Amino acid sequence: MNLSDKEFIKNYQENGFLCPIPAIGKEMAAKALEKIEEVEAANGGKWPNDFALKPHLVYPFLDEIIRHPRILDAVEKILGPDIICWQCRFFIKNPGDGGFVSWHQDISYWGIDINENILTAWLAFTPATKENGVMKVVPGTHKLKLLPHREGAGSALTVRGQEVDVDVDESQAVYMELDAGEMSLHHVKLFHGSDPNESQQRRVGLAIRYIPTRAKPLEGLPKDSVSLVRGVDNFNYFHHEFSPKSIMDSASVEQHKKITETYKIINNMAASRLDETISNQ
Ligand SMILES: O=C(O)CCC(=O)C(=O)O
Repeated sequence: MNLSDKEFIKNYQENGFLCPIPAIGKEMAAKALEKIEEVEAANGGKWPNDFALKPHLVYPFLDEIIRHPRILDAVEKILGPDIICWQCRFFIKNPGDGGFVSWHQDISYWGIDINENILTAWLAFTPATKENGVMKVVPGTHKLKLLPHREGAGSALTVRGQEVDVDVDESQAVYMELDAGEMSLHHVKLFHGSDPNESQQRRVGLAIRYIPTRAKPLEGLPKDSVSLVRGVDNFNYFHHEFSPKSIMDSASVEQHKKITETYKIINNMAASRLDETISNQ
């Protein structure tokens, strides 16, 4: 994808997504994949559940990735210069594991102003193809309001098994195919999901959620925590996280535990207020 900044922004504003975008490159992606697979091997072949959310708080190689200048240069075009990483988590599909993601809009349970300009950078460590269950999107749906979601009906790969409570026209789906080291960007209200991996190759990606520092949390929730990755935070709506000094150093593990416990409370509160949030928009 070779667009001028103006075209890049226009395309994103019109469609609600962009891909493929060069990000960390093939070599860094391969090295990161080796590290991911070492962690999985030490945990019975699976990424550890306890570190499913915000693994960058305990693994320095992921902290480096969420701050990668090429990722942030692209994100800055959309969000502006003051950027925080609010969350990140892996989406891993192994051949034949049946994992899929139902159609949904991301912002439902995040506890942040649903009208803010918030996006996900989905970074591929392996090629992501139609055969191995790449992410699919419906262009333009980011212009819709936040819609009601059913919980539990959808995939086990999302935090609440959520699924948007409308019929989505599959014929409108666009598949965001990526090579290892590339990324896509998608808007927080864009309809997106993914099908099972029908190939013989794994599909490994990291969804990094970036928001501008001005994005306001919903009122009445515990104060959430974020990593400032570029610019300055003049708003202080969030606590600031520190980077891990080494893999799983004790201060980082403690920080991670506290922050993810608080986030689970926020997520549940945001879910219980979803109807109200939707009707107030
Ligand atoms: O990786 C996938 O298949 C889906 C990712 C997703 O739903 C997200 O990034 O919000």
